[in-house]
This record gives sequence, structure tokens and C-alpha cells, in this order.
Amino acid sequence: MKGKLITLEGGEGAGKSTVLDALRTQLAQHGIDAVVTREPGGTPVGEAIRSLLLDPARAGLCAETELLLMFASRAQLVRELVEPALAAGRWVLSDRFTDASFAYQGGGRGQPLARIAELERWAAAGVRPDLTLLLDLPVDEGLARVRGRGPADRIEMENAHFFENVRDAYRARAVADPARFRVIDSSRPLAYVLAQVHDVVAAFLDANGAARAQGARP
Ligand code: T5A
Repeated sequence: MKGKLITLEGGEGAGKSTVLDALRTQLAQHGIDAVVTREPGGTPVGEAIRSLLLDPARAGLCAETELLLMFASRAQLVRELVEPALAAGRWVLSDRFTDASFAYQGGGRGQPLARIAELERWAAAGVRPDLTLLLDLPVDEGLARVRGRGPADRIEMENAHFFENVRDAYRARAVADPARFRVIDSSRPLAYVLAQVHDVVAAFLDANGAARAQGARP
């Protein structure tokens, strides 16, 4: 079976990390040992870039530098991990990918979408997810979840207007590409969110012949 790239997206505190664990388990039940990664980060170089990007002491980082650093991390991740894994038939689960740059650097920072699309073609080698789960919830609810857990990172320190623009940009991308996106209401209780994610991924597995290939269904 050909490898697939599944990404999780959403605003702050949407529950991506929580869902990722359940998703990995679901895939494992179908005999799929997924490679799990995150952005920014996922490689030694990418994790070093992540530290710089999220450091609250780097308040002076300009929007252009932020965008280029996101793609520097992504360029490394694509070549070092994503492309080799997919080529070997492995599935890859990523906590955020290029849609986050369209949402945060495009919607949030106002960087031109055409420029981000060009970076996607060049720096990210045109790699696109096969399935994207967008965990959507009101901005104030997501921020309340993350602000209860300690000091904010550089991006979490942004104001509500910034995160409203991020949310709008994510939702616009989902509307523009309904074949790839599934939007899940992550303001609902965790059990509901996990059940929704399970159903979406079960349908995706069926559509890709995974269940039959692994002998998990009659
Ligand atoms: N970024 C990233 C860009 O600007 N551009 C880019 O191109 C990329 C790739 C990454 C930052 O970088 C930005 C976006 C981010 O600001 P990060 O630390 O990885 O930084 O931040 P997030 O990805 O936002 O991760 P978070 O941990 O903040 O959010 P998650 O993973 O979505 O949420 P999670 O699972 O940790 O849950 C948060 C809390 O909510 C609870 C959980 O138990 C947890 O306590 N929770 C729920 N509570 C009630 N009901 C539910 N349904 C719940 N689901 C989870």
C-alpha cells in the first residue's frame, strides 16, 4: 500500500496532540506503523528552528523571517523524513504542516498567499497531505485551554484578533478543498471529538483499501 500523509491542524489548544495519540493507535490497529512528527520541528535542525521561533524573548522576529523559518524547518522535514517515509510506503502523521503557514503567516501576519504557495512548491517540494483534520473551535476557548498550562510561547502571546484571522484562514482553506479537509468541532467534549476523528479516519482507511489489505475486516 502506498504511504499517506495525514495532518492535524487548528488554532491554539484545539486538541491536536491529544487526537494524534488516538490516531496513531487507530492506524496501528490496522497494521499501520505510522511515522509521527510535528511542525515546526520534527528533525534535529527543525527542532532548533522551533526553539528560535517559539522563544518569547524573540519578540523582534519580523513576519518575513518567521515565514522563512517555518519553511526552513519544513524543507528539512520533507527531505529528511516525509519524502523518504512515503517513498518506503510508510504513513506519516504530522501535527501541523503547510496549512499552518497559510493560516498563521498568511491569515495572521498578512503575508501574501501567492508567496506562501510558491514556498510550498519549492521549499516543501510540492508535498501535500492526503487528508487534513481541521480541529476548529472558538478562539477564546482554545486560548483558555493553553493559557492554563504555563508561560505563553512567542506566538501564543498574540492577541485575539490575530487568532481570529488564523481561524478564518483555516476555515477558508477547508471550504476551498473539501476533498482533503475534514472539519471537526473541537469545542465539544473530548470523547465526541475522538469519535468524530475515528469515523473520518475509518472512512479514509476504507477508501484506501487499508482494512482489507491488513485483513482487519471480513
Ligand atoms: N505555526 C506552526 C505557525 O505559525 N506556522 C506554521 O507553519 C506552523 C507549522 C506551534 C506554533 O507554531 C505556529 C502555530 C503554533 O502557535 P505548538 O506548541 O506546537 O506551537 O502549539 P500548538 O500546535 O498550538 O499545540 P498546542 O499544544 O498549543 O495545542 P494542541 O496540540 O492543539 O492541543 P492539546 O492536545 O495540547 O490540548 C490542549 C489542552 O486542551 C485539552 C487537553 O487536555 C490539553 O490540556 N483538550 C480538551 N479539553 C476539553 N475538550 C476537548 N475536546 C479537548 N481537547 C483537548
